[in-house]
Amino acid sequence: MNERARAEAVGQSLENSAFFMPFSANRQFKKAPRLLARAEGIHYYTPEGRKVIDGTSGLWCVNAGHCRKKIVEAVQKQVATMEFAPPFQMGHPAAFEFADRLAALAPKGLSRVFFTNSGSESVDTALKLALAYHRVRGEGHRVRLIGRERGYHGVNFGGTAVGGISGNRKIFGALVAGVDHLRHTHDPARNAFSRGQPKYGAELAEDLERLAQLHDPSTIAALIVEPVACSTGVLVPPVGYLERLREICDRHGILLIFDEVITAWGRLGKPFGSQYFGVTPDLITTAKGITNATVPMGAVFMKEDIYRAFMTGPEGAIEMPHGYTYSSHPLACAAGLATLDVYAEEGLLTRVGELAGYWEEQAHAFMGLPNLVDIRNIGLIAAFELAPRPGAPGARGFEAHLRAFEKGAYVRVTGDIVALAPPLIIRKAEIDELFAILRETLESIT
Ligand code: PXG
Ligand code: PLP
Repeated sequence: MNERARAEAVGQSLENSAFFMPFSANRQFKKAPRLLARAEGIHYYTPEGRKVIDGTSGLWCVNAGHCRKKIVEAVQKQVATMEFAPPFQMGHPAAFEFADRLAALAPKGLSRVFFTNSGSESVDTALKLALAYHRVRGEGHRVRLIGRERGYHGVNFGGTAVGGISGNRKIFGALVAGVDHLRHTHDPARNAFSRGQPKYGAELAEDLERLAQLHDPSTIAALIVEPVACSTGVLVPPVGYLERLREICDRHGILLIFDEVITAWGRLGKPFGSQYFGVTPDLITTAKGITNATVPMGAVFMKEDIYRAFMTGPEGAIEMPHGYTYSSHPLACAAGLATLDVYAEEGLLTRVGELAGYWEEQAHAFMGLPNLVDIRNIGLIAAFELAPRPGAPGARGFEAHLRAFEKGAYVRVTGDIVALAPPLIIRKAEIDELFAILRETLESIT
């Protein structure tokens, strides 16, 4: 069966498919599917063979571009050599090598790595590490976790609880006890059309001081925030804001967790967003680009003294009763090691430094398009916010997603916000191409 025939066969039967699609409008999709069949470099190809530029790196994860030969071959070799090794009380060499190579890239001091299989698992792992760290040090009274409105920290219970996107929380019961949220930093009245970090809003960090006083600082274990809140539609931190959060955490013995599932692996022009902003958290959660999304994997980075706090008690005892069957999976480690090679050989973890200025110029050239109420950008990320159609929030955004796809670009949409974050290998001419498709798309939406 050729690709087209297969697509048609699949297309006909999708309406009754058993697949309950994640974060998708199932019924709408199954009526008019948008299928991808193949990928290479910065492009996807549909089953009919149509070429589509990947404007959001899959889901912000294919940082080195698709189907990179070196990574594919490393996984192929590993799967034929040892497809699985138990990670509890056993090990395989690549896991140790990968952890050491990752730690060498991390902000100074974040020298230890715990492996997971996704961003959601990284978040729940980091929250558990924070609670347990205080407890093993005799500060078991620190039981509260603070997140932020509009934050996205994955979909497991801990991450849903500290997350701040109300639509992702409201149907899931009481979630986790002892969680509170800072105000978000979005302030279009003062900051619309900011280039890079917005000028106003550092004082919003004082909301942490307010919550600390409300609950008593000694009850708070950790604060988790995304350095740039991406899923909610790209909220860039105001100048000075992250620094203030760090100061308040230090003042009160609160651990600061940066959720860098998207901002790590070169998206801002440094290996980690923390390095870009010059603010060092106590723990960092990552996933996605850690293996170029070739095999699912996540990792939590922690400061040396957090690791050391656990390394007490009898030597034969298990220090941390936590881990996943697939922690440090051999295929993920193989993919990850090859990914780091590609990142290093092509300078991808710093390449955005050269591209970001051009990216920003081209993004802000959209100013004045109909219904466009904000443009936000940082690193190789840009968001275009459309005014909601009266009575139909999200309609313009969804239309933009559909039309862009018809015109040859895959772009991610949250509500009425179009978010772009292409693979870091993109060239200037290809940025032009992507933006040309988006411009045509936005101009066509009434
Ligand atoms: N934290 C952050 C900051 C994320 O961006 C997760 C945790 C969860 O990772 P996993 O691997 O469990 O999905 C994420 C994931 C979007 C979009 O279009 C963003 C994510 C996932 C899917 C879609 O904005 N971010
Ligand atoms: N549920 C059951 C019944 C299990 O046996 C296991 C793992 O052994 C899990 C859940 C957790 O699975 P994972 O380690 O893949 O997260």
